[in-house]
Amino acid sequence: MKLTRRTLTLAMAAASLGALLPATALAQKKIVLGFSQVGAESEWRTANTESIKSAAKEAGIELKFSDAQQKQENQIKAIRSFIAQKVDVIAFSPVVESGWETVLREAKAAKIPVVLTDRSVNTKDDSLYVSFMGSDFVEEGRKAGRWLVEKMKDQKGEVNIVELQGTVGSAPAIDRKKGFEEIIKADPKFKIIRSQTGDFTRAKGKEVMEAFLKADGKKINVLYAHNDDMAIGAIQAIEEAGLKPAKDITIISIDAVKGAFEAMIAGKLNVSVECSPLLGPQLMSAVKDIKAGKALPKRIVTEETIFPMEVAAKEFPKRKY
Ligand code: GYE
Repeated sequence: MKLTRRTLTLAMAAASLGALLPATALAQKKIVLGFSQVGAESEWRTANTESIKSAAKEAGIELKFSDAQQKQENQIKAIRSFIAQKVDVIAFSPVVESGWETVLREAKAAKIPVVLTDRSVNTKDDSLYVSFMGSDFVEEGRKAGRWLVEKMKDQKGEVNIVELQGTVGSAPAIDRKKGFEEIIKADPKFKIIRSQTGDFTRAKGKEVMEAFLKADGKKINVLYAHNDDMAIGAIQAIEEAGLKPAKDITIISIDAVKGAFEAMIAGKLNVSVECSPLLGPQLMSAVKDIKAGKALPKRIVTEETIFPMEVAAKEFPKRKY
């Protein structure tokens, strides 16, 4: 071919296009993650959402975020829409444990890998998801139980406990109840005299505690709340009933969010078992590993501890959520 001015210009244009191409291709390759969140029911959940959003940004992952307002049907809709949009990976925190098989099979048929975060599902077919990352809720319940057994070890009479359960049918509500009962049943002096759901919110926690107080009043020795928000709502109810939280009624809760630390520092909450919502970075690295074809462990358990009120002031400045 004769090199004319025209062919030279064309060749140069092609070369610069070639140089541009990889960058364009790269930009198009940004991993897309569809995430269906439970809702915004608690301080824990807000921190969890924030962790996922900021970790996605940091990792350069495009996040399609959907809030289900604590309704399973909304989560199923969101997952179906992620499938229709052909996202690369779907992650979600299932509001309740059961009823996911159909939609998970749809994701599998579409060859979209699914990661469970925070809460698990109770399907027998574990090929329906790649990995489940989050806390061991049964162990959290046990930690709460062990703390109580130790605290009341010299108590001779009955210990009357009221329980504020999390969302009905959710993994943390089922497991935290189970773990706690497993420990306290060793001594018959411990009696759960009332147990009802407060749906993990402050408002419901307060409302249900008011009802408990009306029914049993001074009989209540201990409140076990499945999360801090319900405990904080209940503390209000206890004060309004003219009783002293953490003194007249021993209060145990789970999550260890900042609100719980404030309550402990104010002397109104006895103990909070830690449950970390900071799952974002872990999720993003899992998403990248999946796209890179790496195998992931089926279960990734979060490491956690327990904070009694005596250490609250010292620990508070270190808290990230
Ligand atoms: O404890 C509660 C939230 O699933 C671990 O959900 C989570 C729980 C958390 O609303 O505060």
